[in-house]
Amino acid sequence: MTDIPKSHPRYASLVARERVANGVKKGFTSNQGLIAQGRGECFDYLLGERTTASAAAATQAAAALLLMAERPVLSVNGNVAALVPEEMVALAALLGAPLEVNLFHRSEERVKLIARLLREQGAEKVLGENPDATVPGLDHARALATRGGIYDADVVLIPLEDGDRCEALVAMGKKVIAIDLNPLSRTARKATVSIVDNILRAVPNLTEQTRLLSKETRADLEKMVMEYDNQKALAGSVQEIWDHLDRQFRVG
Ligand code: PTJ
Repeated sequence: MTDIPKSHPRYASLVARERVANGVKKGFTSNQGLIAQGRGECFDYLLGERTTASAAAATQAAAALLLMAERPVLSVNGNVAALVPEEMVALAALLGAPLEVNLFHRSEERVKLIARLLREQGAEKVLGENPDATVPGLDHARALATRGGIYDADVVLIPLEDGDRCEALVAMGKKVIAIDLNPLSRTARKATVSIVDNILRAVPNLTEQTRLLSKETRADLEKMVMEYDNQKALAGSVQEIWDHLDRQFRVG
């Protein structure tokens, strides 16, 4: 990997690029993953590369949903594996939830590499190598699912995802949590809770919130979810982009 000095003004962004590029080199991230990262970077730049108030509200609602879930599952693709493998394993351990490898540009080789990477990071239960079910309404590899995993889950976390699986999972009656820097994406609009934040910040924040809220009563968790409005949060994210740009132009 390129040696990037911590003093570089774009350090965090450059490290993230390196991680995705390294994932491609090692064969577990798709080439298309580089393009997805570029799109994410652009929205992160517009948002001011920070966790906004709407993202924090969404993170709290997501943590409440995960804590109330009976069968939560965390989905992992090639970009997630490149950027936050350790952090996803920590969240799964806290929830006692399985991780399931689910790929759009699926190859058995990539599924195996990602599953191995997660196990090396200490994951207890990794699914996705032997899918035995399909999510109805999808004509591509993302439809593949595992019984006892995503197929039977009541709450699914889908970071950096395509809109149609999000919609199909919601149609199955599941609560879906998305992590997506694009507040205009179909994924963000169709999910139950959309965290519009960089996955590098979102997953550690989600783990911290889950830990904090684990002492709350079920009634309080239910209230947090009830009071959360995803469309309002997405409108808030768009407004936060405007506000950030407005501040930038004023400063000049
Ligand atoms: O590993 P695979 O084969 O499953 O493929 C994974 C990718 C990400 C390539 C695939 O799911 C894909 O093509 O996704 P899209 O349609 O490009 O959507 C990815 C979404 O994630 C976009 O809306 C991006 O803005 C967003 N995104 C990209 N990087 C980040 C991000 N959101 C949060 N944090 C990021 N670092």
